[in-house]
Amino acid sequence: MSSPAPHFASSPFSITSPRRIPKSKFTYKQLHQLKLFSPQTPLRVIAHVDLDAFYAQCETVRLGIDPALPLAVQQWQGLIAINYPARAFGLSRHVTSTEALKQCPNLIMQHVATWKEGDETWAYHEDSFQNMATHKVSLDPYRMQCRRILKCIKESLPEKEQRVEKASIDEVFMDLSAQVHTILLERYPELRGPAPYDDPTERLPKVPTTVLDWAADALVETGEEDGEDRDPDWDDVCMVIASEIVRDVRKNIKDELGYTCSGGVAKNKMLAKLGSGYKKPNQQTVIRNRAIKHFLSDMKFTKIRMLGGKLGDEVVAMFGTDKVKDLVEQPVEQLKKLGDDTGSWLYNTIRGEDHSEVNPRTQIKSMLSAKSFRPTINSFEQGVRWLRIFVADIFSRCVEEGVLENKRRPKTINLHHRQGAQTRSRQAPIPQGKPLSEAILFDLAKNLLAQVVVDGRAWPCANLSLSVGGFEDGITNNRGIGGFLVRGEEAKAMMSTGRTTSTGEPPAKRRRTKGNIANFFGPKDDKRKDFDAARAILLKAHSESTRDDTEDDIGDHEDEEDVFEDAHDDAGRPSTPPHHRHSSNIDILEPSTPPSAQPQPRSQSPPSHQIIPDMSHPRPQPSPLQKTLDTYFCPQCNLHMPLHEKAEHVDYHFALDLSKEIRQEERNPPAPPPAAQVGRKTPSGQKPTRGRGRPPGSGVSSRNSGGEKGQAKLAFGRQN
Ligand code: DCP
Ligand code: CA
Repeated sequence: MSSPAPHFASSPFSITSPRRIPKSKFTYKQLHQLKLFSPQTPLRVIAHVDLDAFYAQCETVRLGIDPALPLAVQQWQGLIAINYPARAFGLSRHVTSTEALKQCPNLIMQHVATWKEGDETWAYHEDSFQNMATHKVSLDPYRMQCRRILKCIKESLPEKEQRVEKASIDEVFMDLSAQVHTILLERYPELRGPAPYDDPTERLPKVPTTVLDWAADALVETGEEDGEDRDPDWDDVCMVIASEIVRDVRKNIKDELGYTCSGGVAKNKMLAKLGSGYKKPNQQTVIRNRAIKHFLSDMKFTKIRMLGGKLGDEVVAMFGTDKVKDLVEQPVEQLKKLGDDTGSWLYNTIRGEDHSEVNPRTQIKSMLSAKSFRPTINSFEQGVRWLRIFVADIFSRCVEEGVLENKRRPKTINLHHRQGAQTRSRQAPIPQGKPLSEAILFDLAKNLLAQVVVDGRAWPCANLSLSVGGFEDGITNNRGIGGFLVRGEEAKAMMSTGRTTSTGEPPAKRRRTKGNIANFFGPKDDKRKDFDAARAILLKAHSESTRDDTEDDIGDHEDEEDVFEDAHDDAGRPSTPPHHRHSSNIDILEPSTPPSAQPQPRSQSPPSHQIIPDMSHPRPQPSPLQKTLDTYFCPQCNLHMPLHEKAEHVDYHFALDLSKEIRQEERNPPAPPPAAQVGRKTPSGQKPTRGRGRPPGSGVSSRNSGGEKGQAKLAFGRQN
């Protein structure tokens, strides 16, 4: 469709009356910038699409329920999503399932899918709401629908002119600028240029119409009489076109997948998001540039993206208001009391300015699976059962990311463990040299938990979370390098350097001689089983690493050392990228603030409590000479490690040895120890006793065979 020939085109630069020719306020340069997705052009058009009562719609569609019936999604005793028919009964996320039924007796309540302790996959269990202690929420069904919706949106837009950003599980931003530019030039050929005098700062011709067709869109008011239609300019035309596109996208989502959503169209992300929430459900709202000031003035700034959380609260506390119209009175210097960057950002934001880009990267950088335990859990065995669920959960998502085809794979695995106020983390690299499997992840996860347990004070545990991170594109045909990686990184996986943080207490030291050896002597009988199980996992990992070492004939000693250093550095000192995408699967025990509402103005990142540092950028390696000097080789484990870990590592063996003594003692009551053993007080610095070159598969069993030097020391003088 094309407009009538513009009346100015014949002589826009007439000598007699150049100033009388009406022009647009926008320039050819700004029009060109539209094609390039420039955040600077005032013609920019961004859309935001938000699914209506998302989880509730997922259940309605899945179960084939009439969408006019009231339905809520339940998680334990609470409601986390309520459809619009149910909202008509005054239901909100704050009511319990019991209260909800009183308010709306016909309410259909569907509990979220859960992983049942010990199960290998999630399912919809009828009794899950009663089993918070043994079930874990699975958001997989909703994640799956989210992917289908995203795919549908992308297929609705021209491949080369789309920029789509997944903003949360049910929200998407689209930068429609380039597509709108193409349609604009098709409909209005007079805009094709070139600019008069080839000067891009020349203004565009005027819009050849005074009436724009906004179809069924909600238009936010301009606050002026006749402001609706007066002098439409090209920014309004761009909005009309964008709005048509969004209407098509929404229709495709409804027709193909059955979901309704709401849309917002404006010149930037912040306004587009406010637009999609303005009229719900199943509507779309356009915020024209001429309406921004009026639209924002009556608004609470706590509704603005990134001001919904702590930052918003801080601003309210500092300035004693939550209204945009009061805050715009504040000079920028006052706002900078919040910090220079935050102050400037806030100053612009409340004026409707936001130049942040739509970031089309939709690839996940990390994945998290977590559970808060109420009641707490108290044994290694219980912890491992949960780890199995976390791993199954994470691995199934890894498969969707293409790990089986080696398209993408994570580099690191992380375990966070909370006991009282203390949080401990253990991290290990994921071996890159062989296909990733659930079993590999499970073994790594168990090792990490075993490390926490062997450290002591692991129980009662209130929260466990497992995450994998540093996703990278897979490399194929790197068998040689892979061989080295397996050994180096598995070594690291067993002996990874943990981080401990706590609130109120200084970080606990790992395996410091006295405390930990005391732990090995100390545990009561019921605890000893737990320690033995954890220790067995670590010993098994040692043994398997050694087997890999001897069975794999690729590479030599020096290469292994290189990779080990790399792996250590990478895992131990991660860098945090500014933009980070993280996919989590946390049990939300109480409704929490959705990710999009978190205050992160500077980095535009997701909420910090979900951020796992990106381990994808290895730090520069020290020189090979440096490595030779700074590493310690443990002949018992056949492992290299940083020199500073030596004392700790030797202590670790000492603790292991002592625990074996205890067991041996239990089986065979000891004769008095020989004098040489009595004098052994401080193990650190002692030369380890095991030699290298054990046969493949040696490990726990070979250590227990009587002929070994270390074992002989532990026999307390028994001469069998
Ligand atoms: N969600 C949750 N807990 C919260 C907030 C949200 O589990 N505290 C889940 C359930 C929601 C989904 O995230 O269905 C999307 O969150 P929204 O805030 O977008 O809410 P809805 O999509 O349910 O409703 P609306 O139509 O208002 O967008
Ligand atoms: Ca929503």
